[in-house]
Amino acid sequence: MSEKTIKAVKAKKLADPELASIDPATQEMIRRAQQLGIETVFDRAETLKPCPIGIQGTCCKVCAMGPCRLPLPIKGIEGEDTRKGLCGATPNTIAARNFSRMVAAGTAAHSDHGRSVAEVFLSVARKETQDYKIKDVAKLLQIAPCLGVATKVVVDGEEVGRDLDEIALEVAEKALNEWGKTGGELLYLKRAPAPLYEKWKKQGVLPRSIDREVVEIMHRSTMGVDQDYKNIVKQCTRTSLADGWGGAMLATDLQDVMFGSPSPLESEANLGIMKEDHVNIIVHGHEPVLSEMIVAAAQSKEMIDYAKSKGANGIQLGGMCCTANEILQRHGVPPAGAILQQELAIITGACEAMVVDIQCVFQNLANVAKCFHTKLITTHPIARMEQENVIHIEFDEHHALEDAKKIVRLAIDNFQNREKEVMIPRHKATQIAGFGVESIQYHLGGTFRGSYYTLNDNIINGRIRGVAGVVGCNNARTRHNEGHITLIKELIKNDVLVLTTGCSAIACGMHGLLTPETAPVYCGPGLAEVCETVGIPPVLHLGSCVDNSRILLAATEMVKAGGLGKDLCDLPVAGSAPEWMHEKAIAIGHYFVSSGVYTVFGYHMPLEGAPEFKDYLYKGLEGIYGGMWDCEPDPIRHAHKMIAHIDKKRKELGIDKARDRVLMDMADRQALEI
Ligand code: MSK
Repeated sequence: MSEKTIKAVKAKKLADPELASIDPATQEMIRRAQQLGIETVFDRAETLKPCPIGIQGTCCKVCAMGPCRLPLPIKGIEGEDTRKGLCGATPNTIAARNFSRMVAAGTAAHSDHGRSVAEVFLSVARKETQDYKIKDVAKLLQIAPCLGVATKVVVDGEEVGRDLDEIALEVAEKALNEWGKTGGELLYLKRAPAPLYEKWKKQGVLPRSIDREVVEIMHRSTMGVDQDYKNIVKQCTRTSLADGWGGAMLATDLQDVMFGSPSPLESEANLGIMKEDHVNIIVHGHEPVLSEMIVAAAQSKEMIDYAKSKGANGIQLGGMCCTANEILQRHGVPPAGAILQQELAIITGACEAMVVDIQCVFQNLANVAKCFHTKLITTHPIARMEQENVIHIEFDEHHALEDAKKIVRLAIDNFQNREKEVMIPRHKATQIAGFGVESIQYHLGGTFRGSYYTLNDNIINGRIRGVAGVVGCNNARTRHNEGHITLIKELIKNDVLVLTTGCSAIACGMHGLLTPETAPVYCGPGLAEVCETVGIPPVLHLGSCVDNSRILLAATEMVKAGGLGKDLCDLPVAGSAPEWMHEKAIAIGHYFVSSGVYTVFGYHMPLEGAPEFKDYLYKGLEGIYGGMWDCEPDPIRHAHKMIAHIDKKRKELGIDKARDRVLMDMADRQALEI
């Protein structure tokens, strides 16, 4: 960077590192970036303010007569709300259209990721690639019937197991068909509790195919089509269900079958996992198809020897964003950080290569990489960057390991090119990650009982007050990690067990909340007792963004275990995304709401300009699906809104009063009145 540019950057208003983040490693790297005159997202958040009308949700850009901007009338002016766009679109219509397009984009992102995974799975089933295998046969056999694939055949009058290759091929074909089939409904919807499925059916919101629902939102929200916000929300429901109970759930399942279902393991988190004397490779994005192969390449003797021949002591692989969660939960590879730390990993001066695929990748990485020796490598045909210093190595599942080795070799060759002083923050924390539906069952139910027995029992007896899913991004408009950590500490203090995914899970890892030792320090007495007895952390890391489907299935298992109602909306549970920013978060939030879960977002929701529409999302939907949206920027108040909802559900279930411990079997629990 030239002297002139450095002066220009320095003349701008810069972020105060301590106000920007609660994490000391992040603060250190923001300071270093500012000393070097390198701009990061934290500084840009100071200089670039959000559009005051867009933030209210009432800026309409769907035709060239606009943008029509309809902010709320200035306070004090009374009378009828006469705001309308050139075509007459009301604030409700505009805000609902904008909201629906976020649902469509979020669904498209998760589901296109899922489609790529399904395509690789088909290659594996057809034996067109040797680099990937089916690692989890039990999971394959578990999901096959959900896709209508038989796992047994009758031979000579006897039922025998069907050939695994045949099952895999049929699963792959049936799964891929979910994206574009022309009739019927998504096959996974029947995995939901029966009353919920019936509710969706009655409302006419059963998704037909994943792609179709996304296309229909884009059609309905274009100029002059759907002009009834309630009808638009109906399509939001249908589309988001195609995400949560479709594309995202299929992505999780097929990844588990190919790469192995996670089970709890120990690792570390934060920028301090990078090592000065190692070749540091950061893999960033979302699809584990690439990162699985990078892990295999980086751990190979051939590559480690090659790194040593170049003067390094080894190869340190680190993850960023949800790729981090994918390789953490299956291999224990430590996350170097979450979304807001991607630029900072390069600013350490020790990042030989940052390898990115899809989603949540800042374009400014290329500008930061230019100031260091770091090779920035894009790998996906749909996600390239315009800057000249970016290298594109297209990744192909048919020669996946070869591509991965090429990338790792490039990083190793770059080790000797470090120009600036290396400055890796020392901060990192130990974490236990890799929980899933099956491992929760093992820890809080046991394979012997084969259900969520212990979890339900402890909710009924009050040791555990309820369960919260806390998920989602960081947002540079809020203090990095403060929302996640303050909220989660308040929840566990009040005996609420937390399930977490995405960047929220990385935040928890960085701040030491993912160890069993957390329980006696931060939890209320009931939750602490349960965690100490079974040896789990009070905050369970369930994976990446697409793995929110694990939370849906875990909640479904709670219904099946009995005693807590017949539907997801009966459970004492709540959802949250305290620092959300991505459109994917809106799709996730809406499928949780449509599945019956009270879901609170932090920061703000782009709804303030359309109070009626907002009211419908925050109150009206409860009467239809049992779940509703809410928003609360203050993390303590946010936690207490969730706790109040959990308490309301406990009261409805009749488990709000302390009672003597009664040993119940499943039939007793199912007979409990709700
Ligand atoms: S990476 S979508 S910032 S959670 Fe899945 Fe994090 Fe949000 Fe991206």
